[in-house]
Amino acid sequence: MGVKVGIIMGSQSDWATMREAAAMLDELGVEHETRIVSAHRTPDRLWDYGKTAVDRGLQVIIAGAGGAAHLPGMMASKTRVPVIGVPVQTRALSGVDSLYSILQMPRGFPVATMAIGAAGAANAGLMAAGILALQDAALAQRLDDWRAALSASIPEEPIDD
Ligand code: RP5
Repeated sequence: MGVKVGIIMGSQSDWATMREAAAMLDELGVEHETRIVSAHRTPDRLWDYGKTAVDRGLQVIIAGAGGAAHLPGMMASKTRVPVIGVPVQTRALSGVDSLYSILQMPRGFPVATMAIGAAGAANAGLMAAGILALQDAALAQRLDDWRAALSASIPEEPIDD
């Protein structure tokens, strides 16, 4: 079997955000692939990616897009592989356009929608790792360790800066 996580994005310009998902997966030792797949500019590529996702062994797809962000929802329409959507922050509408485009899916075709921007992309990596960890004890341990380290890094009292 090949990689289990696909990170797709609508444009090269989304990579600055989506690399946060890739970095998180790298940190947790989860192999992944990255592709530019645009719902509007490369619809055939989107179709092929969704159509072959199950057979290629993908178990989670992280999809980031901005503006009229149709990529995550269209991918969810094409494959039963769970899709985690990342709304990329936009200049015109601060990413609220992306958020609503990804979030408001019709009944039957869900997208697990993250927060707008870099935090959402990082959380998408964590969410994907959590899904894979259900069947992977070593990854589950790495994720538990990561979470414990984050908690341990938070001071109990604020300091003057
Ligand atoms: C969307 O349009 C992409 O996901 C990107 O967030 C946005 C702008 O794309 P570019 O014009 O920067 O290529 O499809």
